Amino acid sequence: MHIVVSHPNADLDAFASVIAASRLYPGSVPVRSVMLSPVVRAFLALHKDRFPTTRSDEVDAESVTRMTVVDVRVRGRLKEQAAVLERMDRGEVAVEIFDHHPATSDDIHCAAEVVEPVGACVTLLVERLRAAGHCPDPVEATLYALGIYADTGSLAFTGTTGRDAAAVAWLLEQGADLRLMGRYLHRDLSPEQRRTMVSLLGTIETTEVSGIEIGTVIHPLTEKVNGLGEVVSRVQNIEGVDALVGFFVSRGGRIDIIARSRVAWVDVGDLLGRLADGGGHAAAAAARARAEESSPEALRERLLTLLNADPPRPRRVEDLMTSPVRCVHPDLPLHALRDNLAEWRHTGVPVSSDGRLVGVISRRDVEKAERDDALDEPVGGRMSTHVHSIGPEDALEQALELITTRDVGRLPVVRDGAIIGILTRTDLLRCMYGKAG
Ligand SMILES: [Mn+2]
Repeated sequence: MHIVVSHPNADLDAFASVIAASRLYPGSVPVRSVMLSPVVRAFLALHKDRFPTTRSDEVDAESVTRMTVVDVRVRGRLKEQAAVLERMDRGEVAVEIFDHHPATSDDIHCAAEVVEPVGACVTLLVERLRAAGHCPDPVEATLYALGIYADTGSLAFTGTTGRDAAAVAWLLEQGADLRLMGRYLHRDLSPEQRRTMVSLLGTIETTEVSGIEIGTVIHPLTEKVNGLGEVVSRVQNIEGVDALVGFFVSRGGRIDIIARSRVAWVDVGDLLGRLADGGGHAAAAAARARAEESSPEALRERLLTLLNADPPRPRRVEDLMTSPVRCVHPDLPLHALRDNLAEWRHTGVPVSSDGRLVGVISRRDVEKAERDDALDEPVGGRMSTHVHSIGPEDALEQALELITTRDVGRLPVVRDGAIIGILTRTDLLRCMYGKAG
Protein backbone atom coordinates (compact mmCIF):
# COMPACT_ATOMS: atom_id res chain seq x y z
CA MET A 1 0.00 0.00 0.00
CA HIS A 2 1.18 3.50 -0.90
CA ILE A 3 0.17 6.12 1.69
CA VAL A 4 0.40 9.92 1.60
CA VAL A 5 0.89 11.59 5.00
CA SER A 6 1.61 14.97 6.56
CA HIS A 7 2.14 16.49 9.99
CA PRO A 8 -0.28 16.30 12.95
CA ASN A 9 -2.87 19.06 13.35
CA ALA A 10 -2.89 19.33 9.57
CA ASP A 11 -3.38 22.89 8.35
CA LEU A 12 -4.80 23.82 4.95
CA ASP A 13 -1.45 23.50 3.15
CA ALA A 14 -0.76 20.11 4.71
CA PHE A 15 -4.22 18.77 3.92
CA ALA A 16 -4.24 20.19 0.39
CA SER A 17 -0.79 18.68 -0.18
CA VAL A 18 -1.97 15.24 0.94
CA ILE A 19 -4.91 15.36 -1.47
CA ALA A 20 -2.78 16.73 -4.32
CA ALA A 21 -0.12 14.04 -3.87
CA SER A 22 -2.80 11.33 -3.79
CA ARG A 23 -4.07 12.64 -7.16
CA LEU A 24 -0.53 12.64 -8.49
CA TYR A 25 -0.24 8.94 -7.58
CA PRO A 26 -3.50 7.22 -8.53
CA GLY A 27 -4.14 4.29 -6.21
CA SER A 28 -2.32 5.87 -3.26
CA VAL A 29 -4.18 6.37 0.01
CA PRO A 30 -4.45 9.90 1.45
CA VAL A 31 -3.99 9.73 5.22
CA ARG A 32 -5.00 12.46 7.63
CA SER A 33 -3.66 13.14 11.09
CA VAL A 34 -5.80 12.19 14.08
CA MET A 35 -6.11 15.88 15.02
CA LEU A 36 -6.83 18.54 12.43
CA SER A 37 -6.49 22.30 12.66
CA PRO A 38 -9.83 24.09 13.19
CA VAL A 39 -9.89 25.48 9.67
CA VAL A 40 -9.36 22.06 8.08
CA ARG A 41 -12.10 20.64 10.30
CA ALA A 42 -14.41 23.42 9.16
CA PHE A 43 -13.48 22.75 5.53
CA LEU A 44 -14.11 19.04 5.90
CA ALA A 45 -17.46 19.59 7.60
CA LEU A 46 -18.64 20.55 4.12
CA HIS A 47 -16.20 18.64 1.89
CA LYS A 48 -15.64 15.33 3.69
CA ASP A 49 -17.30 13.24 1.00
CA ARG A 50 -15.37 14.95 -1.76
CA PHE A 51 -12.01 14.24 -0.13
CA PRO A 52 -12.23 10.94 1.73
CA THR A 53 -9.14 10.11 3.77
CA THR A 54 -7.99 7.37 6.11
CA ARG A 55 -7.10 8.32 9.68
CA SER A 56 -3.46 7.67 10.50
CA ASP A 57 -4.34 5.39 13.43
CA GLU A 58 -6.34 3.20 11.05
CA VAL A 59 -3.38 2.49 8.81
CA ASP A 60 -1.77 -0.93 9.13
CA ALA A 61 1.92 -0.03 9.15
CA GLU A 62 2.91 -3.55 8.08
CA SER A 63 1.04 -3.29 4.80
CA VAL A 64 2.73 -0.02 3.79
CA THR A 65 5.31 -0.40 1.05
CA ARG A 66 5.61 3.20 -0.01
CA MET A 67 5.04 6.52 1.77
CA THR A 68 4.88 10.05 0.40
CA VAL A 69 5.46 12.67 3.11
CA VAL A 70 4.26 16.21 2.42
CA ASP A 71 4.71 19.60 4.17
CA VAL A 72 6.95 18.09 6.89
CA ARG A 73 10.14 16.06 7.24
CA VAL A 74 11.03 16.41 10.92
CA ARG A 75 10.99 12.95 12.45
CA GLY A 76 9.70 14.32 15.77
CA ARG A 77 6.58 15.58 14.00
CA LEU A 78 5.89 12.23 12.35
CA LYS A 79 5.07 10.30 15.52
CA GLU A 80 1.87 8.97 13.97
CA GLN A 81 4.04 7.32 11.32
CA ALA A 82 6.70 6.06 13.76
CA ALA A 83 6.08 2.40 12.86
CA VAL A 84 6.34 3.07 9.12
CA LEU A 85 9.51 5.13 9.63
CA GLU A 86 11.10 2.23 11.53
CA ARG A 87 10.35 0.03 8.53
CA MET A 88 11.86 2.72 6.29
CA ASP A 89 15.03 2.59 8.42
CA ARG A 90 15.15 -1.15 7.76
CA GLY A 91 14.74 -0.54 4.04
CA GLU A 92 11.25 -2.04 3.84
CA VAL A 93 9.38 1.12 2.83
CA ALA A 94 10.26 3.52 0.02
CA VAL A 95 9.78 7.08 1.19
CA GLU A 96 9.54 10.28 -0.78
CA ILE A 97 9.30 13.85 0.56
CA PHE A 98 7.74 17.09 -0.70
CA ASP A 99 8.48 19.92 1.70
CA HIS A 100 9.16 23.65 1.85
CA HIS A 101 10.47 24.05 5.41
CA PRO A 102 14.04 24.97 6.35
CA ALA A 103 16.27 22.02 7.27
CA THR A 104 16.57 20.82 10.89
CA SER A 105 18.88 18.28 12.51
CA ASP A 106 15.91 15.97 13.10
CA ASP A 107 14.96 15.66 9.42
CA ILE A 108 14.34 12.27 7.84
CA HIS A 109 16.21 11.68 4.62
CA CYS A 110 15.44 9.54 1.62
CA ALA A 111 16.46 9.12 -1.98
CA ALA A 112 13.50 11.09 -3.36
CA GLU A 113 13.41 14.50 -1.70
CA VAL A 114 11.76 17.53 -3.25
CA VAL A 115 12.58 20.32 -0.80
CA GLU A 116 12.24 23.78 -2.29
CA PRO A 117 11.71 27.14 -0.57
CA VAL A 118 8.31 28.00 -2.02
CA GLY A 119 5.60 29.70 0.03
CA ALA A 120 3.33 26.67 0.21
CA CYS A 121 4.10 22.98 -0.09
CA VAL A 122 1.06 22.36 -2.26
CA THR A 123 2.63 24.62 -4.91
CA LEU A 124 5.23 21.88 -5.53
CA LEU A 125 2.44 19.35 -6.09
CA VAL A 126 0.20 21.64 -8.16
CA GLU A 127 3.15 22.19 -10.52
CA ARG A 128 3.48 18.44 -10.95
CA LEU A 129 -0.24 17.86 -11.41
CA ARG A 130 -0.28 20.53 -14.07
CA ALA A 131 2.73 19.07 -15.85
CA ALA A 132 1.07 15.64 -15.74
CA GLY A 133 -2.02 17.04 -17.49
CA HIS A 134 -4.30 16.59 -14.47
CA CYS A 135 -7.23 19.02 -14.52
CA PRO A 136 -8.66 19.66 -11.06
CA ASP A 137 -12.36 20.47 -10.91
CA PRO A 138 -13.35 23.76 -9.19
CA VAL A 139 -13.71 22.13 -5.75
CA GLU A 140 -10.29 20.54 -5.89
CA ALA A 141 -8.76 23.74 -7.32
CA THR A 142 -10.32 25.68 -4.44
CA LEU A 143 -8.67 23.38 -1.88
CA TYR A 144 -5.22 23.75 -3.45
CA ALA A 145 -5.57 27.53 -3.75
CA LEU A 146 -6.66 27.64 -0.10
CA GLY A 147 -3.48 25.80 0.85
CA ILE A 148 -1.38 28.37 -0.99
CA TYR A 149 -3.30 31.35 0.34
CA ALA A 150 -3.17 30.08 3.92
CA ASP A 151 0.61 29.57 3.91
CA THR A 152 1.44 32.78 2.02
CA GLY A 153 -1.05 35.17 3.64
CA SER A 154 -2.90 35.38 0.31
CA LEU A 155 0.45 35.77 -1.53
CA ALA A 156 1.53 38.62 0.75
CA PHE A 157 4.01 36.96 3.16
CA THR A 158 7.68 37.47 2.38
CA GLY A 159 8.24 33.75 1.70
CA THR A 160 5.88 33.90 -1.30
CA THR A 161 7.47 33.05 -4.66
CA GLY A 162 6.44 33.62 -8.26
CA ARG A 163 5.77 29.87 -8.43
CA ASP A 164 3.08 30.18 -5.73
CA ALA A 165 1.44 33.03 -7.67
CA ALA A 166 1.67 31.09 -10.94
CA ALA A 167 0.05 28.07 -9.28
CA VAL A 168 -2.77 30.30 -7.98
CA ALA A 169 -3.24 31.80 -11.44
CA TRP A 170 -3.66 28.33 -12.94
CA LEU A 171 -5.99 27.20 -10.13
CA LEU A 172 -8.21 30.26 -10.70
CA GLU A 173 -8.39 29.30 -14.37
CA GLN A 174 -9.51 25.84 -13.26
CA GLY A 175 -12.36 27.47 -11.33
CA ALA A 176 -11.01 27.94 -7.79
CA ASP A 177 -13.75 29.80 -5.95
CA LEU A 178 -12.54 32.98 -4.20
CA ARG A 179 -15.83 33.48 -2.39
CA LEU A 180 -15.57 30.07 -0.79
CA MET A 181 -11.92 30.59 0.00
CA GLY A 182 -12.78 33.80 1.88
CA ARG A 183 -15.03 31.72 4.12
CA TYR A 184 -12.12 29.64 5.34
CA LEU A 185 -9.39 32.25 5.33
CA HIS A 186 -11.11 34.87 7.48
CA ARG A 187 -12.62 32.78 10.19
CA ASP A 188 -13.67 34.09 13.55
CA LEU A 189 -11.80 32.82 16.57
CA SER A 190 -13.41 29.93 18.43
CA PRO A 191 -14.71 30.68 21.95
CA GLU A 192 -11.61 28.90 23.41
CA GLN A 193 -9.31 30.95 21.21
CA ARG A 194 -11.07 34.16 22.28
CA ARG A 195 -10.83 33.30 25.98
CA THR A 196 -7.13 32.50 25.59
CA MET A 197 -6.51 35.74 23.72
CA VAL A 198 -8.13 37.84 26.44
CA SER A 199 -6.10 36.16 29.14
CA LEU A 200 -2.85 36.54 27.15
CA LEU A 201 -3.50 40.25 26.71
CA GLY A 202 -3.59 40.66 30.49
CA THR A 203 -0.42 38.72 31.24
CA ILE A 204 2.05 39.47 28.45
CA GLU A 205 5.45 40.74 29.60
CA THR A 206 7.46 43.03 27.38
CA THR A 207 11.24 43.15 27.37
CA GLU A 208 13.46 45.37 25.31
CA VAL A 209 16.51 43.73 23.76
CA SER A 210 18.68 46.27 21.92
CA GLY A 211 15.73 48.35 20.88
CA ILE A 212 13.53 45.39 19.89
CA GLU A 213 10.33 44.82 21.81
CA ILE A 214 9.96 41.15 22.68
CA GLY A 215 6.77 39.99 24.31
CA THR A 216 6.64 36.76 26.30
CA VAL A 217 3.72 35.11 27.98
CA ILE A 218 3.30 31.98 30.08
CA HIS A 219 -0.17 30.53 29.95
CA PRO A 220 -1.45 27.41 31.70
CA LEU A 221 -3.99 25.75 29.40
CA THR A 222 -7.08 24.84 31.36
CA GLU A 223 -8.90 23.66 28.26
CA LYS A 224 -7.99 22.32 24.85
CA VAL A 225 -7.40 25.17 22.40
CA ASN A 226 -6.94 24.50 18.71
CA GLY A 227 -5.26 27.14 16.59
CA LEU A 228 -3.03 28.75 19.24
CA GLY A 229 -0.80 30.19 16.48
CA GLU A 230 -3.62 32.42 15.28
CA VAL A 231 -4.15 33.62 18.87
CA VAL A 232 -0.45 34.45 19.25
CA SER A 233 -0.48 36.37 15.92
CA ARG A 234 -3.46 38.45 16.94
CA VAL A 235 -2.08 39.23 20.40
CA GLN A 236 1.19 40.29 18.78
CA ASN A 237 -0.67 42.68 16.50
CA ILE A 238 -2.76 44.15 19.30
CA GLU A 239 0.24 44.59 21.62
CA GLY A 240 2.39 45.94 18.80
CA VAL A 241 5.48 43.97 19.86
CA ASP A 242 8.15 43.04 17.30
CA ALA A 243 8.08 39.40 18.38
CA LEU A 244 5.92 37.38 20.73
CA VAL A 245 6.73 34.02 22.29
CA GLY A 246 4.00 32.12 24.15
CA PHE A 247 4.66 29.21 26.53
CA PHE A 248 1.51 27.13 26.82
CA VAL A 249 1.56 24.57 29.59
CA SER A 250 -0.99 21.80 29.23
CA ARG A 251 -2.20 19.75 32.18
CA GLY A 252 -0.25 16.75 30.97
CA GLY A 253 2.97 18.72 31.53
CA ARG A 254 3.71 19.51 27.92
CA ILE A 255 4.92 23.00 27.05
CA ASP A 256 4.00 24.21 23.59
CA ILE A 257 6.10 27.19 22.57
CA ILE A 258 4.64 29.31 19.79
CA ALA A 259 6.42 32.37 18.39
CA ARG A 260 5.67 35.05 15.84
CA SER A 261 7.95 37.81 14.58
CA ARG A 262 7.15 40.68 12.27
CA VAL A 263 10.63 42.14 11.91
CA ALA A 264 13.26 40.68 9.64
CA TRP A 265 16.02 40.77 12.25
CA VAL A 266 14.28 38.46 14.72
CA ASP A 267 14.23 34.91 13.30
CA VAL A 268 11.96 32.98 15.65
CA GLY A 269 12.49 29.71 13.75
CA ASP A 270 16.18 29.84 14.53
CA LEU A 271 15.52 31.03 18.08
CA LEU A 272 13.11 28.22 18.99
CA GLY A 273 15.37 25.67 17.32
CA ARG A 274 18.07 26.68 19.80
CA LEU A 275 15.66 26.86 22.74
CA ALA A 276 13.84 23.55 22.48
CA ASP A 277 12.72 20.78 20.19
CA GLY A 278 11.27 22.58 17.20
CA GLY A 279 11.73 25.34 14.68
CA GLY A 280 9.93 26.74 11.67
CA HIS A 281 10.07 29.84 9.58
CA ALA A 282 11.66 33.20 10.45
CA ALA A 283 8.26 34.77 11.04
CA ALA A 284 6.40 31.83 12.60
CA ALA A 285 7.69 28.90 14.60
CA ALA A 286 6.72 26.32 17.20
CA ALA A 287 8.58 24.06 19.59
CA ARG A 288 7.83 21.67 22.39
CA ALA A 289 9.29 20.92 25.80
CA ARG A 290 8.39 18.83 28.85
CA ALA A 291 7.53 20.62 32.08
CA GLU A 292 9.40 18.04 34.18
CA GLU A 293 12.60 18.81 32.28
CA SER A 294 12.31 22.57 32.27
CA SER A 295 9.80 24.99 33.77
CA PRO A 296 8.22 27.60 31.48
CA GLU A 297 9.86 30.29 33.62
CA ALA A 298 13.29 28.71 33.06
CA LEU A 299 12.59 28.45 29.31
CA ARG A 300 11.61 32.10 29.18
CA GLU A 301 14.76 33.01 31.08
CA ARG A 302 16.84 31.00 28.61
CA LEU A 303 15.11 32.62 25.67
CA LEU A 304 16.02 36.08 26.95
CA THR A 305 19.59 34.91 27.63
CA LEU A 306 19.86 33.65 24.04
CA LEU A 307 18.54 36.95 22.75
CA ASN A 308 20.86 39.02 24.92
CA ALA A 309 23.89 36.92 24.03
CA ASP A 310 23.32 37.49 20.33
CA PRO A 311 21.10 40.56 20.22
CA PRO A 312 19.06 41.08 17.08
CA ARG A 313 20.12 44.37 15.60
CA PRO A 314 17.96 46.46 13.32
CA ARG A 315 19.87 48.27 10.60
CA ARG A 316 20.87 51.78 11.54
CA VAL A 317 21.47 54.90 9.51
CA GLU A 318 25.24 54.64 10.01
CA ASP A 319 25.25 51.18 8.38
CA LEU A 320 24.11 52.65 5.10
CA MET A 321 25.07 56.33 5.01
CA THR A 322 27.78 57.70 2.77
CA SER A 323 30.57 59.24 4.81
CA PRO A 324 32.40 61.54 4.55
CA VAL A 325 29.95 63.64 2.65
CA ARG A 326 30.56 66.30 0.03
CA CYS A 327 29.28 69.66 1.25
CA VAL A 328 29.42 73.12 -0.21
CA HIS A 329 29.85 76.49 1.48
CA PRO A 330 26.97 79.01 1.43
CA ASP A 331 29.26 81.56 -0.26
CA LEU A 332 29.93 79.32 -3.26
CA PRO A 333 28.49 80.87 -6.47
CA LEU A 334 25.70 78.83 -8.03
CA HIS A 335 27.50 78.38 -11.38
CA ALA A 336 30.36 76.68 -9.50
CA LEU A 337 27.87 74.46 -7.71
CA ARG A 338 26.32 73.52 -11.06
CA ASP A 339 29.72 72.31 -12.27
CA ASN A 340 30.36 70.46 -9.00
CA LEU A 341 27.02 68.63 -9.13
CA ALA A 342 27.67 67.56 -12.71
CA GLU A 343 31.14 66.32 -11.85
CA TRP A 344 30.03 64.47 -8.69
CA ARG A 345 26.85 63.24 -10.36
CA HIS A 346 24.84 64.39 -7.35
CA THR A 347 21.34 65.76 -7.53
CA GLY A 348 21.88 67.82 -4.41
CA VAL A 349 24.25 68.48 -1.52
CA PRO A 350 24.15 69.71 2.05
CA VAL A 351 25.41 73.21 2.68
CA SER A 352 27.72 73.59 5.65
CA SER A 353 29.63 76.34 7.32
CA ASP A 354 32.41 75.45 9.80
CA GLY A 355 31.24 71.83 9.74
CA ARG A 356 27.69 72.73 10.79
CA LEU A 357 24.74 71.95 8.59
CA VAL A 358 23.05 75.18 7.48
CA GLY A 359 20.93 74.05 4.54
CA VAL A 360 20.57 71.83 1.48
CA ILE A 361 20.55 72.72 -2.17
CA SER A 362 19.47 70.63 -5.13
CA ARG A 363 19.99 70.60 -8.88
CA ARG A 364 16.43 71.82 -9.19
CA ASP A 365 17.31 74.97 -7.19
CA VAL A 366 20.24 75.57 -9.52
CA GLU A 367 18.06 75.09 -12.61
CA LYS A 368 15.60 77.61 -11.25
CA ALA A 369 18.42 80.12 -10.63
CA GLU A 370 19.59 79.52 -14.19
CA ARG A 371 16.13 80.39 -15.52
CA ASP A 372 16.19 83.51 -13.32
CA ASP A 373 19.62 84.35 -14.74
CA ALA A 374 20.96 84.35 -11.18
CA LEU A 375 23.87 81.89 -11.38
CA ASP A 376 26.25 84.46 -9.94
CA GLU A 377 24.36 84.49 -6.66
CA PRO A 378 25.78 82.51 -3.74
CA VAL A 379 24.35 79.11 -2.71
CA GLY A 380 23.22 80.62 0.60
CA GLY A 381 20.53 82.71 -1.07
CA ARG A 382 18.89 79.79 -2.87
CA MET A 383 19.36 76.89 -0.46
CA SER A 384 16.55 75.63 1.65
CA THR A 385 17.25 76.15 5.32
CA HIS A 386 14.37 74.07 6.53
CA VAL A 387 16.35 70.83 6.64
CA HIS A 388 15.34 67.42 7.90
CA SER A 389 18.28 65.54 9.29
CA ILE A 390 18.76 62.27 11.11
CA GLY A 391 21.18 60.80 13.66
CA PRO A 392 23.65 58.02 12.85
CA GLU A 393 22.17 55.69 15.50
CA ASP A 394 18.60 56.16 14.33
CA ALA A 395 16.87 53.14 12.79
CA LEU A 396 16.66 52.95 9.01
CA GLU A 397 12.90 52.64 9.42
CA GLN A 398 12.89 56.15 10.85
CA ALA A 399 14.86 57.50 7.87
CA LEU A 400 12.44 55.78 5.52
CA GLU A 401 9.52 57.34 7.38
CA LEU A 402 11.07 60.84 7.04
CA ILE A 403 11.88 60.42 3.36
CA THR A 404 8.35 59.17 2.74
CA THR A 405 6.36 61.69 4.74
CA ARG A 406 8.51 64.76 3.98
CA ASP A 407 9.25 63.73 0.41
CA VAL A 408 12.93 64.60 0.66
CA GLY A 409 15.54 62.93 -1.50
CA ARG A 410 18.45 63.02 0.92
CA LEU A 411 18.88 63.20 4.66
CA PRO A 412 22.03 64.74 6.11
CA VAL A 413 23.27 62.64 9.04
CA VAL A 414 24.13 64.90 11.93
CA ARG A 415 25.86 64.24 15.23
CA ASP A 416 25.98 67.11 17.77
CA GLY A 417 25.17 69.62 15.03
CA ALA A 418 28.06 68.47 12.82
CA ILE A 419 27.32 66.80 9.50
CA ILE A 420 28.99 63.39 9.31
CA GLY A 421 27.26 61.70 6.38
CA ILE A 422 24.30 61.53 4.07
CA LEU A 423 21.58 59.03 3.36
CA THR A 424 19.81 59.21 0.02
CA ARG A 425 16.59 57.84 -1.38
CA THR A 426 18.72 55.68 -3.67
CA ASP A 427 20.63 54.21 -0.69
CA LEU A 428 17.37 53.28 1.00
CA LEU A 429 15.87 51.78 -2.14
CA ARG A 430 18.96 49.68 -2.73
CA CYS A 431 18.82 48.48 0.86
CA MET A 432 15.11 47.67 0.72
CA TYR A 433 15.53 45.64 -2.43
CA GLY A 434 18.39 43.79 -0.78
CA LYS A 435 21.17 45.02 -3.05
CA ALA A 436 23.31 46.74 -0.45
CA GLY A 437 25.34 45.54 2.52
MN1 LIG B 1 3.15 24.42 4.69
